[in-house]
Amino acid sequence: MGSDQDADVDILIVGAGVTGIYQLYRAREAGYSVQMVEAGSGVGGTWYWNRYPGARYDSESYTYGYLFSDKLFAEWDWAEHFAGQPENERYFNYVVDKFDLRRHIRFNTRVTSADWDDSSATWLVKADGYSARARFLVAATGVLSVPFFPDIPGRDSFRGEAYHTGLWPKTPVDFAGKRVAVVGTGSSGVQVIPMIAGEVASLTVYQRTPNWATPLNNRPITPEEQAELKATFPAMRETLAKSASGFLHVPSGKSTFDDSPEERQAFYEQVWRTTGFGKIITNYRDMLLDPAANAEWSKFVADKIRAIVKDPATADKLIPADHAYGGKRPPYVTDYYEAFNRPNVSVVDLSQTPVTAVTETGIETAEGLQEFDIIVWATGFDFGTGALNRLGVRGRDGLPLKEYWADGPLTYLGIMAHHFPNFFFPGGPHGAAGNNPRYSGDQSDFTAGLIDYAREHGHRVIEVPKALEDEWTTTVNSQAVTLSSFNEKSYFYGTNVPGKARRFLLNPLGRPKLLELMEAAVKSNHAGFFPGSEGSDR
Ligand code: NA7
Repeated sequence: MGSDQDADVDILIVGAGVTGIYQLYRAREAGYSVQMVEAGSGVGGTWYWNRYPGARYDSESYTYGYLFSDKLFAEWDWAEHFAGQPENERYFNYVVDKFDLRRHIRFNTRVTSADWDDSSATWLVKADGYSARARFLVAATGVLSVPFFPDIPGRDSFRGEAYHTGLWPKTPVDFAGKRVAVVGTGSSGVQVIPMIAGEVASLTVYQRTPNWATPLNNRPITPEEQAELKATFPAMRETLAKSASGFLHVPSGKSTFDDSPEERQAFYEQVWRTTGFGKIITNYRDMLLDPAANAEWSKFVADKIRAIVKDPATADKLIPADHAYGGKRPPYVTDYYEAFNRPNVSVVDLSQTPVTAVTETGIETAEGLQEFDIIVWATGFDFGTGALNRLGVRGRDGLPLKEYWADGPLTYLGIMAHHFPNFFFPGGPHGAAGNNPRYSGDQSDFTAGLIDYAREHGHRVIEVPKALEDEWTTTVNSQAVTLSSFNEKSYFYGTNVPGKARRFLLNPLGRPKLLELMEAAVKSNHAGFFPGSEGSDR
């Protein structure tokens, strides 16, 4: 192995987030020489960059964290059912130090290119002032890691403070007494809004599309619950391993119209009180599939919003009219709608009064200029493919991944692409549709197993057969159509980024199918994955 400036390793991992840390652990445990490069100065990925007030899990902390180590689970006491960013960042630092992984990580290193060299069967990876050779390249770069800024005229001319939720500074932002704009009401916007509403002079929310926000129902984990979690860990891990979504919530199994209207109302009240994604998973099983069933639940949520928000005109603005519940990724909130009862908080409905420009002093709409001290851009991410397309990856014959994916990603199980040997992107597009770490953990396990298999059997090159890539990609694209509740105007399809190919970027079949296909590949000894050997299409 060479110096940091010229590393020569078995495995190079890009990204020190949830997925990358686990992949690094697996690689190190299996005895490979491994290096990780990370653009930031610390670990945590999403939980490093998104440090805005209110940033928080909306998966239960103990189902989101790692499950691979009994000792880790026993040692780490989550403070809340849904841990906030500071606790999450502490957790990932704890994991990295507990397993002595930090010495493998090179921080402040943003990869600019990665080229496959067929003659040596290695990747040449470059960053500013850095180059490395690696037999295997794992891009654990995340699906929500490239912040998206809307192309509004004058956006850069604003002379006040401007922040994107996904690029939040480490030094706390002082909101006290300031005139603040928040643009965007996705999961990030609805978390930040209630956190700052009480301290700002004024808060103006620029909303293009309202979302179906329901209560997160977060609370501290009591000592009794903590003891119970520790005592029942093996059973919990088993349940999560089998759960289709990667959550502990138990599906009700009931259908909407089998209940009377009174029973339905009582059931919805119960669902409203569940934590986080319980709103979907424990709901009637036809809620996401049957528009009439969805309309019943949506009406229940709309009534709740009307009951919380005192001004009926404001409530109307906050209730989605363009998409059914689940058509966009539903956010889970704490005191979000309540914030609009404060006299200093208002909402601008951009469908009625579009933004025309950002000026040096504020935001201009058809109704005039409003001046601000701070603008918070909660405008989302280039989801799924954003980070991978920016890595500068070039596979066989110099083929750029970005070009190969110009019409949307082509993947095998959201992990690999044909023409890109020895390259893996667990946690990538087409992979997840639920509690992300559970999916990306499965994908990392598959990646680690495949590399181990190649080592054991003397294969230098792993490349997914084109037929398998075609099969998975076609499945994703065709099955997405059957998910009628998913709205195509959403980052699920990449439509939030102008010019991006409209393709479904999640895994529409869920985790069981992913696991089934992985198992089949393992059982077949990864037939066809090793060019030159039997069954390969090269
Ligand atoms: P999201 O969910 O993509 O939300 C972005 C928000 O920004 C959403 O309300 C958008 O409205 C809005 N947006 C985007 N572009 C514009 C323009 N040009 N003008 C006004 N408003 C705009 O990102 P988040 O960061 O909130 O959440 C991402 C994930 O993080 C989330 O799914 C969780 O997994 C955690 P739109 O709805 O597109 O009309």
